[in-house]
Amino acid sequence: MSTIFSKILAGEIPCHRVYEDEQVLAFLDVAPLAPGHLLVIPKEAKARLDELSDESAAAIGRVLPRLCRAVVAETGAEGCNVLQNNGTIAHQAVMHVHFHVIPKFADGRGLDLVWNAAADPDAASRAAALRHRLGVESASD
Ligand code: DGP
Repeated sequence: MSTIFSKILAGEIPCHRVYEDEQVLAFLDVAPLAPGHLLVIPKEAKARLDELSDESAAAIGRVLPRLCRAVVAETGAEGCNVLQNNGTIAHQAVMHVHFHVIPKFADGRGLDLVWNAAADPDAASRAAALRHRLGVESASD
């Protein structure tokens, strides 16, 4: 499956590259929510995070903290959001795994987030079912 990010990885489309290693590329988002908004992508061409190999996930995990530090230090932001969308319903537009690193400024620039928290009355059984699905321990607390 080819996406605009495959073309960036192949050098067929230009981007402002910030970081690259054998498994990961980071570059500036063409439509930034704030200056310094980065995209961090695996070289492995998978659409969603749940499809990604452990090796690629680990490679991204290794470099994300360093990229966050660089973005915050360089832009003078107060903090940053790391956002990763999976599926059209979840606002994914480019079907190649990517992490957004979005600096958040005191004046409000950055990710404008509405967090509609709602308590789950079935939290205990849900956690147990998830543990069971993950095979990490017995289904009981
Ligand atoms: P998402 O909604 O999570 O799939 O975000 C996709 C992001 O990719 C969006 O913020 C804009 C960015 N983007 C799309 N096309 C290009 C491109 O050709 N170059 C760069 N640098 N970014 C792109």
